Amino acid sequence: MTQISGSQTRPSAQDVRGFQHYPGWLTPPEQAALVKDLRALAAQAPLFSPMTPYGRPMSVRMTSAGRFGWVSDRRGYRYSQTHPEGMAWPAIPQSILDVWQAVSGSARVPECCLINFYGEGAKMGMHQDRDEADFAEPVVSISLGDDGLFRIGNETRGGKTQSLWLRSGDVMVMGGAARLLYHGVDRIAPGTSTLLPQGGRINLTLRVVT
Ligand SMILES: O=C(O)CCC(=O)C(=O)O
Ligand SMILES: [Mn+2]
Repeated sequence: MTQISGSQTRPSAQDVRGFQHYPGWLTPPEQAALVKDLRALAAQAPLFSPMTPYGRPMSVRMTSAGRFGWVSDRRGYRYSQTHPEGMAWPAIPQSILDVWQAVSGSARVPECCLINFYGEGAKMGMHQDRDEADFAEPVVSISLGDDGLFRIGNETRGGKTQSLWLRSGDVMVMGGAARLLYHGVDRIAPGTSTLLPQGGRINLTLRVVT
């Protein structure tokens, strides 16, 4: 545990197949402040429903902040310096950069904050995060809102997997030897958090892209 302020402490990491899971890293007021920042951000760069390269819409809605955003369409998955509607991505809020600073162990600054919104029934298939240039840099994930059932696999598709619930305020560092493990979100559990009045789950992933 590390000190926040007064008598509050940060949780220690729990190792799950090499991913470092910090349950309840963010306090409820910190989570509420993040949501406020994200609302301002989504007003500038609206959530959109990406198409997979196979022509099917993803169930997760997305937007990004930072120099790069992650997009997907018939041309494939990639990082782009512009939103699909043409504008540059807004800057990554300081509240989010603070989390990277605290847990990433990286000397670099994240260049992308991908914002995923999971409404009821949304999920994310098993995948690797491998569109970044340097796999020595971790991906740091922050969960807000309803619980999400997160599954961690192996460096190749298939094989045994391990699942855990990611709850509002949890932080996960996907780095080191585990950087290229397959992972995905099987489902969210509606009504498990009161953070977002309309329900749903937000996941933020911070990435060094270049
Ligand atoms: O929603 C999550 O917890 C994971 C998201 C993810 O893996 C991604 O955006 O690449
Ligand atoms: Mn991922």
